[in-house]
Amino acid sequence: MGTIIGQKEFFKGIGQIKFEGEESDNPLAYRFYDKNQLVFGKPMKEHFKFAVAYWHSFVNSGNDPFGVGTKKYPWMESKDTTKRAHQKMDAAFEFISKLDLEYFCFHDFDLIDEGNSISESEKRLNDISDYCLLKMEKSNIKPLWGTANLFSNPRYMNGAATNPDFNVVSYAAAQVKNAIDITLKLKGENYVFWGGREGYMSLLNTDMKRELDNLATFLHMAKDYGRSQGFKGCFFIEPKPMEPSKHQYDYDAATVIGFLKEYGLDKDFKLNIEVNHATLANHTFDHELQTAANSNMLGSIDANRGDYQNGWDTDQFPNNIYEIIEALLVIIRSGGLQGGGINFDAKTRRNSTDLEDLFYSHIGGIDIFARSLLITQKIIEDSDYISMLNNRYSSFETDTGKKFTRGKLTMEDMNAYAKKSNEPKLKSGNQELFENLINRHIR
Ligand code: XUL
Ligand code: CO
Repeated sequence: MGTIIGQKEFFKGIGQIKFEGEESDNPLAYRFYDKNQLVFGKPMKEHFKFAVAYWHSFVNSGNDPFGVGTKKYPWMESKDTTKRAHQKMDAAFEFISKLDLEYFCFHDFDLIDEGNSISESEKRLNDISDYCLLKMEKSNIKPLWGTANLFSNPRYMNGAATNPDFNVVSYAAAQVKNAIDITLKLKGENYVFWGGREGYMSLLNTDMKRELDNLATFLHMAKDYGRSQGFKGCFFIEPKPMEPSKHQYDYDAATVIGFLKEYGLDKDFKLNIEVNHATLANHTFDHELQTAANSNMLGSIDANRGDYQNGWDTDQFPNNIYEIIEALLVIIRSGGLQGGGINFDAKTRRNSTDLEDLFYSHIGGIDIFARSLLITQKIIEDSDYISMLNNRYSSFETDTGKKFTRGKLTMEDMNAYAKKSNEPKLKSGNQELFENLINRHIR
């Protein structure tokens, strides 16, 4: 299976996860994800580029504000930092190859614990990335993207790039430099900025304009450094409205696009849209995707889902077929993800403590995307959906409508046209008809 299993096999008794088709009742098999199946003329795996999130699957032990970790994963046991990091990486490579995937996403200090100084952290990151390269030689697994954790350490309590203290800003930059270096070294395809603490709690003690200017300066610097080192991939910003900051500067797609354009960053940066972040901003996932696509900035996705009753980021695995079809309709119609893929930024529940749960959750997430893609193809290619949608705008295809679209009409022309054509007839939006069409194809 082109896999490398480390010294120790962590997921004993679980073999290669294979496509077994819809009729299979094997919980450790794909029922819809057939990686080489062509959909819209492209293999499924290329549409998706599924990635496993290092932090949720191999670092997080299930602790929450009310209790310690519940997940006693064997790769977390060693007291030795290096050994623990190596075993964690062995587990990650074993897991990803057993799922038959090719990508993972990581924060710098997911790979190995942060050291007591920048130099010590640098050394640790060098060592663990050397080890990663060895594992990569024997597999086709690599990072979809890397990032720096600029939110966990107490030094970032007032922000990283937007911290009011220059000393913290420079520390953050040192960390980002190293994170870009290892992303490049590991042939990572993209680099992400998620600004969890780039925001504020109270405007009384915050100079918002100065912080935003500093954020832009920081991003320009990071981008210039990456390019100077030969990084050809995309830089992504991942919007989120709040949590842990009350007001996060990267609130939603529209806010981020405005920021990138205002500061001249829009050529190098695109967006990484996360489902649960969209819903926390009171948007739907497909709204955020479409907003990014409108500006040609739909780069990547963090796949998960929120909870209808909870107002926080629950990062559950995706399982809502309707939501994913709505998303894929946007993604496919806008030409696909630019540079990125689908990272499962999702965690098993705190009481899902079996090693198998890591497999069930990813298999479920992967299959819901695969199944939704097949349905999306039917909707786009075999149904009236596209013509129904276009039909709503058919009046812009008339002579006068076309002139308007091309910017060839004046207000006087519009006034004359309106007088001549009288009160417009009501035209139904037929929302329920559209909804039924989607439902009819879910089978
Ligand atoms: C937090 C979140 C992060 C980013 C990477 O809500 O989504 O894990 O994806 O820092
Ligand atoms: Co995320």
